Parts: sequence; C-alpha cells; structure tokens
Amino acid sequence: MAKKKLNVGMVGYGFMGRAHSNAFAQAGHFFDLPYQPVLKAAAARNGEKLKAFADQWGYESTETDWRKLVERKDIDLIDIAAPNDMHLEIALAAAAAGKMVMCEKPLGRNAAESAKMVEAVEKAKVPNMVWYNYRRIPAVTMAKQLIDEGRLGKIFHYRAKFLQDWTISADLPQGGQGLWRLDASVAGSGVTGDLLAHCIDTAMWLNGGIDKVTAVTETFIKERHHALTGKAEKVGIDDASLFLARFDNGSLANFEATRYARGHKALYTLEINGEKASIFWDLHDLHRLQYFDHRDEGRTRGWRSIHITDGDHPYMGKWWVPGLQIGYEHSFIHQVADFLEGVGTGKSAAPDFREAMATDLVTDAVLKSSATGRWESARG
Ligand code: SOE
Repeated sequence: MAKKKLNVGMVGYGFMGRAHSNAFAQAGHFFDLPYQPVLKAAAARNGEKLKAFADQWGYESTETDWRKLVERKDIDLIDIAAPNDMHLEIALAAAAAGKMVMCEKPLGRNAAESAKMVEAVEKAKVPNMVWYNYRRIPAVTMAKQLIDEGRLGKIFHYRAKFLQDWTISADLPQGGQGLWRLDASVAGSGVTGDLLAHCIDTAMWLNGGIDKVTAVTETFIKERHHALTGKAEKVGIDDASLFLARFDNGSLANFEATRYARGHKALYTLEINGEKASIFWDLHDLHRLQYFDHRDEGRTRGWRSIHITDGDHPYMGKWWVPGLQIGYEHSFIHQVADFLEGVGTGKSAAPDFREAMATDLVTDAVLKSSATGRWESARG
C-alpha cells in the first residue's frame, strides 16, 4: 500500500541542513514508517547556493524567503536548520500555520526564547521535536536501557566532556556563514549552548533532572574581526565552559566543553558510576559501550567493550549484519524514524520543545553562575 506522504520544508542548507536532509531521505529505506518524507522545498536567502543544495539533495522547489515556505499549503513540516537567532521567529510562524516543527539544537538562544516556542507549539497542538541527535547513537540508547533496567543501581557520578580545537587561531573571524557560532548575538552563547547543551540533554535523559550548578567560563580571544561588519569587535561568546552540578537523584556531576583543547575535534565522552556498575562512552568510538559490572565473578571482572552492532542492540536490527558498524549520520536517521512513528500515534518524539527547554534552563544557569560566582538553580 502506498504510504502517506509527509512534505518537508527545510530552512537552511549548511552542515545541519545536510544532516537532516539525509535523514529524511534515508529513514524510509531502513525503517517501516507510517509516513514517507518528501523533500518538498528548501529555503534560504542565498538563491544560488540554495539552488545548488536543492539540486544536490533532490528538493522539488526552493524559496528565498522562509515566510513563503511556511505559508505554503503543500508543506506539512517545517525543519529549522538555520542559525540560532532565527529559531524563534520561524518556529512561531510555523506553529501558527499549523505545521509540525522540528528545530536544530539549542531550541532558543536562551530559555525565555524557548518558552515562547513551547507555548506556540503547545497552543497549536502540532508535533514538535529538537534535534538532540546523540541520544540515538545505539550505544547511548543502550546506556539508557541499562540504567532504566536498574543495572547500575544508585548513581553517584556523572561526567561529561565535549572537546574541540577549531577556534584557537586569533585570525578566525566571527560572524557570517559558517562562523555565526562565534557571534554571541546570533548563537546566544559559545560552547555552553553549542556543546554543553548536547551533554546536558543526554545527561538529563540518562540520569534525570539537574537541580543546581556552579560554573566558570572563559573567553580566551577577546576581539575578532567580524565577517559582516569588517571591523574588529568584542567577542561575546564563551570559549570554554566548565560546571559542577547536583542531580535530583543526589548524584554529583562535572561537565566541560571547550574549543581550545588542541588535538581534539569532537571528543564527546560520558561516564556514569553507579553502586553496581559503570558505563563509559566516547563519540570517537561511537559504536562501543564500555561497561563494568561489579557483580561479575571476581577473577574475570573487568571493563567490557561491547560492540553495539548486533540485531538486539537498539536500532541495529534495521541496519546491516552483526559486526558491521554505523556512524554519526545514523543518529539523525533514527531521530526521523522515531518522529514519524510518533506522528503516526499522535505523539511528539523526545525531546519535544518542552523537554528541550529544560536544557536551556540549565545552560542559562551555567552562564549566570559564571557571572555571579554562586550556585544557581537550574530550573529558572
Ligand atoms: C560545533 O562544531 C558542532 O558542529 C555543533 O554545532 C554540533 O551540534 C555538534 O554535534 C558538533 O559540533
């Protein structure tokens, strides 16, 4: 039987525009879904680049004004893969037009923006989701299963890092395409919203709510040439951000993100220590879950390196044969698959806008604490 079509309107054609487009194109090939996504139209300001993107990915049409895309009757879902300062306006318009809305992380530049987006999608009752893709790396999903099964017992510690090194050069400009992440007025913050947001989303999914935080941030390069104004301008983003946290379950955590860890490109690691067992995961070795279980027989007890490629591992039954790995882009494909399953049952797949707003409350608290030097509530 022919599947119902779900027409996607994509805003943005950068790194995330490509990751999301690939996910929409591939999901139906591997997952048996109630809807078939159709790459109906893409929108961006630069008509020439947009056309090249649309041709490459097979979009049927283009719009150089995202408002036209939102108004179109033949679009069911708006996917926001545009810079952070555009999320709010597009999400409000899309929800008001009755479209389903997917938004790249972080949802807002701060929790106040996110709250407006939550209100809009809840009022319009449209399915909505934020692209926190790392939850759907099979090894991370399996960590969630093990924790929910109680295998770790009481959790004492959560540790996460997201380390990069791509902004160390003082010659790197801020602003403009590709480098808007360095412009605080566009991005909202630096590594706190860009990298720690991932760590916080995964952490709260795995280990529950965060109660309070105490943080320190630093901007190592104070002034950069602005690609749009052509002048040297003060840098407003945090280059590095570290914080301690207390979770509601009593566990203690430390988080660190930086773009100044020479040698590290995207080293996202997390470790959880429980009374009975521990888990460690590393994005550079993403198909492996390291697991230590104290209940194992003493003589052979040790860290197991589980290759998450077998049919009974999360999502893996849909891919190749046991032993063959998948990668980064598959986390986005899994997210589309879960979203479309949810649309079929009338639910939003996690994290929906409301759940993602909780992450923005934590990142707001981190930035506030780094300014006040005090512990701050992570609940606004
Ligand atoms: C920054 O370099 C970045 O691309 C983030 O914006 C993404 O969210 C992260 O997954 C990888 O790093």
